Order: sequence, then C-alpha cells, then structure tokens
Amino acid sequence: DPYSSDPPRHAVLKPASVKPFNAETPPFLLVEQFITPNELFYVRNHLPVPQIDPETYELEVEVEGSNKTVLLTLDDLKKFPKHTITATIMCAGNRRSEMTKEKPVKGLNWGPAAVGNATWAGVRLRDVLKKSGINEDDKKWKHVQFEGVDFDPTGKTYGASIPFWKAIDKRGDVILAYEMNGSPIPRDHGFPIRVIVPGVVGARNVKWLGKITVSENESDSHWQQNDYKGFSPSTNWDTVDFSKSPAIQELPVISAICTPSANEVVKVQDGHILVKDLGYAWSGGGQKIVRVDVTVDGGNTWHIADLDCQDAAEPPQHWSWTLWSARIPIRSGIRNVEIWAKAVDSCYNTQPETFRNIWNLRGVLNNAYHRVPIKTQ
Ligand code: MTE
Ligand code: MO
Repeated sequence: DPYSSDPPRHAVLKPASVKPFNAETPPFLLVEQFITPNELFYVRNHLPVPQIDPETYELEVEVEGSNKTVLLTLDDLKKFPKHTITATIMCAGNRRSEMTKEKPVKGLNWGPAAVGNATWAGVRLRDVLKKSGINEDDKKWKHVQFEGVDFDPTGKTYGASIPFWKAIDKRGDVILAYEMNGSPIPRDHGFPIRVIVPGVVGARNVKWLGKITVSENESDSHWQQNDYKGFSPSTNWDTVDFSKSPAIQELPVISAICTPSANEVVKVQDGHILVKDLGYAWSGGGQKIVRVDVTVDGGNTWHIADLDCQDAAEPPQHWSWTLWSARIPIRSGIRNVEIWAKAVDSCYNTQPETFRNIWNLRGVLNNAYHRVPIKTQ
C-alpha cells in the first residue's frame, strides 16, 4: 500500500477520500481564526505523501536549453533572505457540492472549506531564479514549471506551472516555503519545500517540490493540461477539448457562509439575527475584499456585512481572505429564511447569482452567491 506511510491527521478532518487523503476543515472552525492552524488546514493530495529526508533533500533548478542544472540543499535555500507572507490557498473545486446539485460534475464533493489562510516563510523564487542566471527581462521565458516528488503507479510526478512574470515579479511574492505558521511545513502540506503562489489556484502551489524548470512552455503535466480548466455550461464530456481552455491561475472573487450551517435554528433578537464569524471572502490576483452583501429576502434588500478581520496589505498584494459577520434585520413571524452572501473585490468584480450559468463539467470556479437556508426562533 503506497499510502501506508502517510502522516497521521487530526480527527476533525473528515475525509472526502482516504487514499489519496482529501479533507476539509469543519466550516464552523474555519472562520473562528484569521490564521488557519496547520492541523486544521484542508488537505488535497492526488497521490501518496512522499517521505523526504531533509538532510539529503535537493531541489533541482533547470534553465531549459542551457544544459545547466543547479542543485540546492535545504541549507543552501535557507541562506537566501527569508521572506514571509500571509496567503489564502484555495482548491479550484471548493464549493463543488453546490454546483453538482445544478447538474452532476466530476470531482471531490467539497463543501465550502477547501480553503485556508496561513503565514508562509521561505525564500523568494525570484531570488533563486536570478541566482541561477535568469535575466528577468529575457522575453524568451514564458513559464516556470514545478514538479513534486510524489508520483503515481506509472512513476509520473505531480506537476504544474505558472507564468514567468508571476514567478519573477517582486510584487508577485512567490516563495519556496519551508515554514507554515512558524513551524516546518507539515508532511501533508509539502515538507520540506512547497511553492506558495499567492492569489493563484491551489493546484499550482506544488508541494514536496523536487524540480523547477524555467521554460518557454507550460508544464505538460496532466494537472496543467487536462484538468483545472473552465468550460462553457454547454460543454460536455463528448465535446470537451482541454487544449482549448487556458489553465486556471488567478481565482475569481468568492465568499461563503460558514456558520450557521444549513437548517440551523438562529435566534431573533430586537428584530435582527446576529451572526458572528459568519463567513470568509477572498479574491485571487492580490485583490482585496471591499464589501460583502447579505440578503434574507432573495435580494429585495441587501445589508452590508462587517469586515472583521482583514490584512492591511494593499492590492495587488492582498493575499489573505477577509472574515466577516452581519446583523441582519428580519421581518417578524418569518420562520424559514435563506441567507445569501456575495462579495465585491477591489476591481469591483463580484459573484454570479446562480450556478446555472457558470456550471462546468469539472465543477471548478464555484463562486455563485452562497445560499444557506436557516430557521429562526
Ligand atoms: N502538490 C503536489 N506535489 N501534489 C498534489 O497532489 N495538490 C494541489 C496542490 N499542490 C498537490 C500539490 C492541489 S489541487 C491543492 S488544492 C493544494 O496543493 C492543496 O494544498 P494543501 O493540501 O496544503 O491544502
Ligand atoms: Mo485543488
């Protein structure tokens, strides 16, 4: 069993699949803290967790066409200046369970918690690339590819790539992280080195990093080419052509209600329901959340939520989520209500109203208004 050496996990992580291990944080715990604790952070593994000895670990950096390869040990990496960022990582399939109700999609049945916010420390990818002889103004370079050391039964490793500009831009804040919330990165999250590409879909944040390639081309990995792409609602498994859609990089604006949960009974006081730690909102590309709107009457009236926890960083380097809560007036005598939420980011992008028109066969980019039915008392 290639999964027999997977690490132990916290009991509250309820697996959506065990081999490979995939689990999200219980939503009510997710919004209790701005920084998600390591042991509660969602896990999304496609393959068995590799066992890596930090003493013998080496990262390979290849510049395509130069037959020059640089090998860096953990000590070599730690000699570069340390850079720390706080960033939200989210799976492209977060909230898939809502889209699949519109029409079935293929993929893990994620609720709203395949997302977390952590403080990551490591070295800037930019510094490592420049030290490896890369000229940042060389127009030849279009992509930076990453390969994990986790592999499938045929020996294929996990891989992904990001655009060169994101990798080399000082404001891109891409790091090769060796710490998560002040500790060495836990095995499930990429020990000893993991790429953090803030503002970009989880799939490009390659764990257990083994190799970096500066290239004219995207990664040819399955997960870059034939997965993690968006399609028209009318595209089905007979007509889909993965080569026609670009790989997902920056994620669109999203929000979710984490407490109350569906069908929970909520107290009415002075004609209002008060929901603390209600949810999170986040946008990719380093944009910040400027507003969250909630309604309990199907959008006839909207109430502006309180943004309780928000990082001070300005766009386009705002990488963390925003936690919000709301005090919502409610007409007396109404027992069954549905809370809807939508967020607005600093580009004034907002969420689509329903899943109907953003449905896609892989169930990614699930950012329609979040709707939670509750009962009032
Ligand atoms: N990196 C490797 N090497 N192998 C993987 O399976 N999964 C990716 C990404 N990096 C993956 C990987 C996906 S799809 C996501 S959403 C994130 O890691 C999940 O990161 P986490 O498990 O730390 O939450
Ligand atoms: Mo993912």
